Amino acid sequence: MKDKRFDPKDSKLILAHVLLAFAALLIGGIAGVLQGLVRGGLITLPSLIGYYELLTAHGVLMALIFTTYFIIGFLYSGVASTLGGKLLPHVRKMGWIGYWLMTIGTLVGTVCILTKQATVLYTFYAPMKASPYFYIALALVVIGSWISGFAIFTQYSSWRKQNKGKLSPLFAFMAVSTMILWQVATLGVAAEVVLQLIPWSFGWVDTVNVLLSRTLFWFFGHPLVYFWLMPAYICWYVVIPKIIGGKIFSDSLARLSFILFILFSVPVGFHHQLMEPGIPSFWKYLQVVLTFMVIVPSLMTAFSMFATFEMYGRSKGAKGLFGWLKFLPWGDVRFFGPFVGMLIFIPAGAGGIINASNQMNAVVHNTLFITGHFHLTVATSVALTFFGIMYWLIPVMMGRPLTKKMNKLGIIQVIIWCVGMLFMSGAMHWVGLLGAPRRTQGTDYNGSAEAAGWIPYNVTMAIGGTILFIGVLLMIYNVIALMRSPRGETEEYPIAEASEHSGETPKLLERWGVWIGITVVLILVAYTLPVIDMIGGDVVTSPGFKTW
Ligand code: HAS
Ligand code: CU
Repeated sequence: MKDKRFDPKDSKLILAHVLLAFAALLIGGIAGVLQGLVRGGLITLPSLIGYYELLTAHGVLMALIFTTYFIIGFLYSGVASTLGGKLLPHVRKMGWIGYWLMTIGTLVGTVCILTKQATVLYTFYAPMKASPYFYIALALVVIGSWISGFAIFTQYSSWRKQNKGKLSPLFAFMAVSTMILWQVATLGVAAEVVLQLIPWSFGWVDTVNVLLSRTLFWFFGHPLVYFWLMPAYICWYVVIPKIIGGKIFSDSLARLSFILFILFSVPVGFHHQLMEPGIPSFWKYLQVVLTFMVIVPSLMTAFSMFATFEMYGRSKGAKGLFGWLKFLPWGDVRFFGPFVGMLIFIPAGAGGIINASNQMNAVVHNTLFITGHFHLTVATSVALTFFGIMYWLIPVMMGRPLTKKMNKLGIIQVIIWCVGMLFMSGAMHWVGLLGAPRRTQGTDYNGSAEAAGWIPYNVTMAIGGTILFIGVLLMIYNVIALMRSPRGETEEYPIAEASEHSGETPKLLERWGVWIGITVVLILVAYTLPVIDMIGGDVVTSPGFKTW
């Protein structure tokens, strides 16, 4: 039997990333459930730690650390697998340097949060002022991730040199797209942290330009959400067809959707600042138009997934409009987890479109509706896809099979997650529409009857959060158990082929110079004038506040 095992040196690097991701998920999950119980009025915390420390730890560890580590580990695995079978030695070395820089940053940042020196939530909005070491920690995480990005680019360009004129494998193309998006997006947050927040928190300057800092943050913060989504889409496009036994609907469509993400993800940050003064409405309008453009690649993805499922079902003899549904492998967690993620992405995406619509944004902006939105998108669609990946990634990395028992536990985990999220995110959406604010522990608005009406929703959220926490614990158990499964026939890294109708992929799609060029132009159009306005003329700056 051919040994399909990964090079152990690569496995080690990949496992180091994904396991640290799940450690962050566990700690972030503990913070999450505690904070949910406090908000629901079901527990009180010891004086050692407060609600906002937990909220910050939860956001940073889940949204920033879990995702970034998992994504980098996952991308390394696919890049190694499709570009030559293993990582080049210097790529692996860069991988470890990136890993350790990120890990030092993560440790320092977590200590700052837990010791109440950085209670600034995961968006670390100025003028709330954290310890400078928190910002330095964030900078280390970003720099580490850049090195990993360059490691992926290095592997890719070396493959292309050796395979002149050939189209790169789809996974590798998508990994490179994701990291291009990341490198461009993080320029914003790096500028914010290094040029504004670090000098200000050390006291070298007295005040900070708040509007500029938020603008730089959202220059990063919006593409950040696609940095989470694109790896999930890699699984949907490249892995899921293989798992169901089908084919990729269209290679060119898949590549085009990733190019569109690069083009339209960045120049849209203002849709997070629609309610902020100081940005002329014309620029908000322009960025909202571009936001509607960035919906297109997701619609293309939905179309493509339906097509893949339907093609497969019909090839098995499915009849009628939805007959193909019967032929999907419902009992396979590697399919089931990501599929539930897709299903939930339909209402999740619809919520995004509500948020992006200026008038409706006024209704939902500062409410729990937004919190509900991102728990469906990143914490369900993306998270369930990442969980689903673990059920083949660990077996492939460790040379073990996915046992029936683990598969079943996986399915149970997905169901628990889904139920917990329906309670939690459902209540968040609803109570958000009733006006309950986000980013707060809770308020009764001086005993107002309206605020009293929110209490049952807070309790529902706490119940949902507790179910989700059980989901976290089961997932952690599953990861450990997957690693300890008995050795056996090694699973293969699942990469699907494009269907025979896919046609030839235009070479233009891989001309990075063209796409990065257009991206830069779009960014300059969307941001130059408003940023000049923010730094010239009557600049309003603020001293720092420690609100905790
Ligand atoms: Fe969002 C706020 C708009 C997508 C995450 N978003 C957030 C925040 C986060 C976040 C974390 O315009 C909060 C930040 C904070 O702390 O303040 N979002 C959008 C729009 C989209 C969108 C237009 N968001 C995401 C994704 C996220 C994410 C993805 C994470 C991964 N979002 C906003 C706006 C705000 C915002 C405003 C600011 C709000 C405010 O006021 O502060 C779109 O990209 C969504 C497009 C998606 C679709 C769905 C396509 C469906 C697919 C599934 C197909 C299903 C299949 C299975 C095939 C159009 C692809 C079906 C099978 C069957 C059998 C039926
Ligand atoms: Cu956004």
